[in-house]
Amino acid sequence: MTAAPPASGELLAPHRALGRAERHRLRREARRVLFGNWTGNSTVPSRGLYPHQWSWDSAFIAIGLRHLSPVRAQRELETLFGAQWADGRMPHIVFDTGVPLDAYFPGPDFWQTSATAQAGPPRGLETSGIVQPPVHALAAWLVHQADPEASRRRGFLARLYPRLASWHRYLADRRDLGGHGLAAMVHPWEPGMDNSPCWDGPLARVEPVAADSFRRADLAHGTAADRPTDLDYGRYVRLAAEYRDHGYRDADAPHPFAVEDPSVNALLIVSERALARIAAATGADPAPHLARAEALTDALVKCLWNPEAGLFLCNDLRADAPVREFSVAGLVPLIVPGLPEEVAAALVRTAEGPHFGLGGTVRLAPSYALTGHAFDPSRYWRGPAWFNVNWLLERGLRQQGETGRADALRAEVLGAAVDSGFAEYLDPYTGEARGIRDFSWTAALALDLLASAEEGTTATSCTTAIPRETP
Ligand code: 9WN
Repeated sequence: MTAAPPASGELLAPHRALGRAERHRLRREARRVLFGNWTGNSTVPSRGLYPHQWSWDSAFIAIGLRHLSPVRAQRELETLFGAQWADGRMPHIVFDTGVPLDAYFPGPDFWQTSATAQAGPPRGLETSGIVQPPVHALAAWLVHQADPEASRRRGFLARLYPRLASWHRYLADRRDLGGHGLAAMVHPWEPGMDNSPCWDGPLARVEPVAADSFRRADLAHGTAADRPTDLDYGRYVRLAAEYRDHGYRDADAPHPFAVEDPSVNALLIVSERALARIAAATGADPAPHLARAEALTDALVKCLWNPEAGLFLCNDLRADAPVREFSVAGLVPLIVPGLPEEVAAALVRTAEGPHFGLGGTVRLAPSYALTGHAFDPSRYWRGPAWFNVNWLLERGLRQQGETGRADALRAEVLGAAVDSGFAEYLDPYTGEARGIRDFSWTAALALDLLASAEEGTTATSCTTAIPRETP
């Protein structure tokens, strides 16, 4: 479905900066969401739809939580890394075994990771077998900076460093499926943008399992028109079951779906750079991490940059061809330091041009091009604006020296977060809330942007004006 902008393409008035009372309300409400979704050792993305711990959610959540309780933010990441597999992989879900099996599909009874995987999760833990984007080293560094003293006292970085390094090694050693020096994703749930039109082509080759062979739990919480279809789910289930039936061994699994995604690899680069800082802070050698970040940056530009599009494109390894869909994933490399100047300048132009409309026809950047044939302002990752992606774009614009544009986007994100009741995602044109409310990363990342706005500094800085609580 292609929707026209509601006001026939008129430019929207920019969101004004939040006043004192609104900032106070945002802080109070974000704290309510994050503390309400805290389960004792980690945070669920939402109490109803997502009642377990998710990998990249936890990284984003920790980035916001550090402003309320740096120690709780450390625990968020420590709990997640407690479920790391022996082969270094970070599973995309760590299940809370106290939650009923039918509360989320696919649950631990589907993944069977403790029973089937040789290199599986630590004893006694149930996880999924696929991964999500590597935001964790970035999150760990930002969490450390929020209270370096408490971090050192608890040995936070020293304990996390080898785990983060082995997670990155897993991606380098087992997931460079194309041999290009980039990490490949083997399921649409892995890049985190599950239902992106980028996956329509690669997924079309996957035979779906019968719709009556599984029972979705998501439709009890979300509108069917906003969620992936049963046909999509049939394919998701087929891919996950095949991986499971190969013991989650990347060398043996056929991986009929294998894509190189620019957002995942940009996050890996930024995390590898954070790992260099973590290495230096713990007395290890930062040089290999910096060298790896540079090699990844070269590979990203060489393999995924498309100068005609002015955008990074995903690469379909099974078709050996770029995916000709314009996803916001292609703008996320704005966060990468040291991009060639013409690439960074083209990305900013594309962000503000007709495909993404930033600073013009939309409130927040859509997940998929407004001009795309599959654009839908409501359906999961096929058009709606997501807060984590817009937080990354804000950071990316700042990284590229686009301070004014970053400030404007930050004001939009803060306004939208509070107006929408911390929605999971939004209609990019109207800012209308979609999906569930009280979504953890929306609250967390709004807090992070509020802290940086109040300091008048960049989001990389971490001292905070927000009063903290001890966990
Ligand atoms: C599957 C938890 C996760 C996010 C993903 C988002 C959605 C799950 C689902 O929710 O995915 O992992 O059931 O749809 O797409 O980015 O991490 O918030």
